[in-house]
Amino acid sequence: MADLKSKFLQVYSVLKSELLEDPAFEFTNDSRQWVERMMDYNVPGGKLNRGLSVIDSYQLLQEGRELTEDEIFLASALGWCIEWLQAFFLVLDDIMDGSHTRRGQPCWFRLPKVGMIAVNDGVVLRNHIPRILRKHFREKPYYVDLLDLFNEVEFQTASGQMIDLITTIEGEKDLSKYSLSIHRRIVQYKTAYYSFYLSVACALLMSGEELENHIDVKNLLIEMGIYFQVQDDYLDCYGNPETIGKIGTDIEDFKCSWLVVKALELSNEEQKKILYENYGKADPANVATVKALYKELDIEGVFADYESKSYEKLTSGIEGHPSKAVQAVLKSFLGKIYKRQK
Ligand code: GPP
Ligand code: MG
Ligand code: MG
Ligand code: MG
Repeated sequence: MADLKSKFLQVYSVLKSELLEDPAFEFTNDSRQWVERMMDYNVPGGKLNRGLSVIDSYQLLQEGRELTEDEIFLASALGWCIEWLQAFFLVLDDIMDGSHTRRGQPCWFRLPKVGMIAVNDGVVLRNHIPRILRKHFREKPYYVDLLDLFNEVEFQTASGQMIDLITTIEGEKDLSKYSLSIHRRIVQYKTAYYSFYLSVACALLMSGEELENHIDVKNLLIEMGIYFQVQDDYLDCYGNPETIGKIGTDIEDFKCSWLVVKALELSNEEQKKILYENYGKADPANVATVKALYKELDIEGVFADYESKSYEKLTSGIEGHPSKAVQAVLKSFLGKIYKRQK
């Protein structure tokens, strides 16, 4: 695995060099340096789970056959396309959420020299993806399907992000509209498609499969993605910022987080009033009041229960799948995220 990760990181250097020599643009030294620094700051510094999962899944789908160097390179390049997509989303998400840190460093837009140039940097990162795909996959029979897949998943994510944002519009803040079904819709679109389905879909296309024949796999991955974002909501409040590399902002931002949905479900009228008066305010005193109410309602315990039930449900769903290779892919995903601390 360590070997695979170091190979994966080598592919980053190759792709980066190619992008910095893209003949479609006449780079000056300044512009080349900007893009290089921007990529290094935003693309490779995460857990790389999404990217590594493409190689992992592709390997499992080959049922033990050893991969050629060329296959490892291509699966890695697709993995990096997902990491690039993630970098694009995060650069913009941090602006929209008013976040401060990401992956243990200031958010890119917080750097004094960067500011709102980060918006365009996000657009540049997004445009790197079709450049990589064109260079390495143009001759493949599944090239059009790959482009189509990335476009569709990006559309779904942006739509999820939109509903995440419009529920928090200033002047229309109304906790009574928050429910588990709205939460589910938001996280399914903003997180599950690009974080879970996309890696496996890339591996399936590389294996010569048609995606429409794998709707059952897709559905299982979407369920896993929803569970993953519930964990993200939990860690926003209870994670150690040193470990997760970011400081939570969901309470301040009036987000439709799983935690507030559960708190609303469990609150009596008096507790609801406290939530209504304190949720979605930047003042640390209001945030502390919300957190104290979560404690009173034992939201941590409710989450622990949700976590173990989800694990059981996902496991039995996976075991119901007819293909052992697909089961292995899905179990490997679940194993990576169950009880994650970051
Ligand atoms: C995660 O939400 C969702 C995204 C990063 C998708 C963003 C999509 C765009 C089109 C920009 P989050 O805000 O809970 O993530 P985090 O906790 O990492 O900030
Ligand atoms: Mg965010
Ligand atoms: Mg967000
Ligand atoms: Mg979050």
